[in-house]
Amino acid sequence: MSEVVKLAMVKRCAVITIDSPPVNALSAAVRGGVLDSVNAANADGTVEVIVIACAGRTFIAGADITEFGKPPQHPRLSDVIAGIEASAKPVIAAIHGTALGGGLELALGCHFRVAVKDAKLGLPEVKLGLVPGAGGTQRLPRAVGPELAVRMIVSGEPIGAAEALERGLVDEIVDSTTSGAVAFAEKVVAERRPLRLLRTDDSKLVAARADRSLFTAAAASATKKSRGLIAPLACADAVSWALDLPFEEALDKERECFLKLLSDDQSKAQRYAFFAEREAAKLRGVPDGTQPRPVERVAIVGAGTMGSGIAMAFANAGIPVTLIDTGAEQLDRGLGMMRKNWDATAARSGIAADEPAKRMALIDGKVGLEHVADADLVIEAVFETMAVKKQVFTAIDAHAKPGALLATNTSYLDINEIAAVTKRPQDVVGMHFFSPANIMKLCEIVRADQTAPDVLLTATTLARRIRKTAVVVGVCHGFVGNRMLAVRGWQGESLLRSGALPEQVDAVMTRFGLPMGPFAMGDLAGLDIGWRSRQDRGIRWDIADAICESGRLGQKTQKGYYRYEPGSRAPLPDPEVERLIEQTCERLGLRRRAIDDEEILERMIYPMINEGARILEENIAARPSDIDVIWLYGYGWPIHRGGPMFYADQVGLKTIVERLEFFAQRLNDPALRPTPLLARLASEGGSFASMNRAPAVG
Ligand code: 3H9
Repeated sequence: MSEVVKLAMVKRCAVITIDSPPVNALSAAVRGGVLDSVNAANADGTVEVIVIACAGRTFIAGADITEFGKPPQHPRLSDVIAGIEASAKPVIAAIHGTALGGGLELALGCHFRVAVKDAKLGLPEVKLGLVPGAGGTQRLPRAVGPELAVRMIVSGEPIGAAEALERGLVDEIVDSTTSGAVAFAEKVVAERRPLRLLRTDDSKLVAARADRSLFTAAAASATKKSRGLIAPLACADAVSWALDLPFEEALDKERECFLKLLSDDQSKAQRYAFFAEREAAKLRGVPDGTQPRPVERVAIVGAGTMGSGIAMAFANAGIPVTLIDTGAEQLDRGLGMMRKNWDATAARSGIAADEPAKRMALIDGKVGLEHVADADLVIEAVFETMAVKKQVFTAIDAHAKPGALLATNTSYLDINEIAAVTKRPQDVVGMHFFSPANIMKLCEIVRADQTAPDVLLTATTLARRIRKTAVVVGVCHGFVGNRMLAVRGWQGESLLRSGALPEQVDAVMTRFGLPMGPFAMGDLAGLDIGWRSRQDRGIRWDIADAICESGRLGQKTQKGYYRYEPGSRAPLPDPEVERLIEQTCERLGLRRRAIDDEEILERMIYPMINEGARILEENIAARPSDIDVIWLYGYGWPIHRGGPMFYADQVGLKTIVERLEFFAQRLNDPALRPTPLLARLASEGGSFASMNRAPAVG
């Protein structure tokens, strides 16, 4: 029929097969091919029934996102679905892999749906800042009821085939999408099953139309965490139209809403983030044909919070771990922490009741570094000082088997120096996890001077296996994320010196979309960590140091930049902090002034962007989008703002350069001067996007 859509006959069943790698997205060619095939099958007198299936790894994964923002091409997806619905012969969607977005919408237009048992079905448009745009918000509630539909559409999370069967989204589980689907099709014909069109079947809406309370509660709970995002609320509204409006009118409103969101900055940022994450997986400097080394067992050295969290991440993915510490007591504490954590997850039904025991069985606690011997990857997660790291790596080098990867979880230190104490620097790499390591998605993979390409590939492949987003970075103090964070930290201190208060800075940053303000975050993490690190490096931040010197170390002492009521984590502004800030400024001879919110935002973010540009100049990050992925997945940067470098382009690099120059002069801080890269891009009218390979999002 076409390059990407084939039509074949199996007895009297027309099988339409979409074959458009990698994920059978609904490009114009696929849409046209499907519509033509359905029409041809209808015109062919020998055809009794039609199956739509996909070749390759998955059913249709949605609209082709790369087409968004470009001039629309016919036929539209909704025309294809209308064509399927108009078919006089039964049309059956045969689903394997994932039926997502427009893919599920197309399946919902079919008269029947069958799926293999490990298939997943969902409408993830919300994750791209969108509502489903081809009838999903109207047909899904008619298939599964409005309560489940609103949960699925607002969260974007798919359901499995078993639940889909139970809830009426699929009609049968089949062994294969070829023979199984054709057998189902023959049954439909033999039994003369009436064609079921979801658009005309309101049976699952009746109860909610009579009493909305369940639906309202489901919608409220689904949208509760949508902090600043517009799409989740729009999704909930769109589902409610299924209850309130005639089908066609609701479809028109859905389409209008989809188009409005498509041109909104939030969706642009979210689509950019989707591609940025995938781009980060493409490694530079790794020759084609390089193979990752096999990793069957991992050893983790250090059973503290970080080591235990990393061990959990591996066990969660079914990978056996040897957890090593220097004494039984430390080990027991780590193992106890893990057990408690998994038990708590099981108690709130996050994992099955027998999972904690299964996962604990994958962890083998041992005392003594000689136990790294049978591991294919050793991850060191011990105390963050160079002397300790060197000592541990010398011992690991003595015991680890040849070819094992030796990784350090250091968050700041020079990995070249650590690698140099081993006889195999080519096997040494950084794997910088973020706390809590079993939850946080980011892993900075640090490439040292001598890290071998296959070691880099193994580390990134493995990170993906344990469901982390890996970004390759180079060696420097703090790598990408913490290096930029340090710049922001200093700006926070500098703003307090100028006249702002912690609560004012935090309010601006949470309004911007961060889950927590930087000062409240400091209190949560403990202020003594940074204080000690500054002392080690001979750096003085007068206000931060004065706060620590007065015994305010954060939540653990119930006082930090805020005060805390016993048993509460809610930060409360404290006049004592204001006094401390004022006294310190007086001592330094600084006159404080009123600072407005705009200045706070600019001073907190533009210097970070400047540091990001410096990181690019030094080749510590390969592309601006890698920096954004790090901030999105490691530091809670709001997804609808794309990341600091994406945000910079949105603000305009010229504006950023002008403001940085202004602040450099006003604050007499040469470090704020725009870097040569930023200055050049701004003067050329360029953008960070031009340095990315990911498709520009229009
Ligand atoms: C939608 O459907 C709107 C409709 O409601 C209305 C329309 C009118 N388009 O993730 P992977 C590429 S919105 C184009 O690494 P995995 C991806 O960039 C859409 N390209 O594989 C990558 O390319 P490359 C709703 C796409 O196995 C390659 O495929 N659907 C699309 O880990 C492999 O991707 C979604 O939001 C696409 N839709 O995961 C689903 N999807 O190799 C988005 C993927 O050059 N997709 N690519 O870097 C996914 O969630 C995952 O890709 C999937 C596979 C689970 C399918």
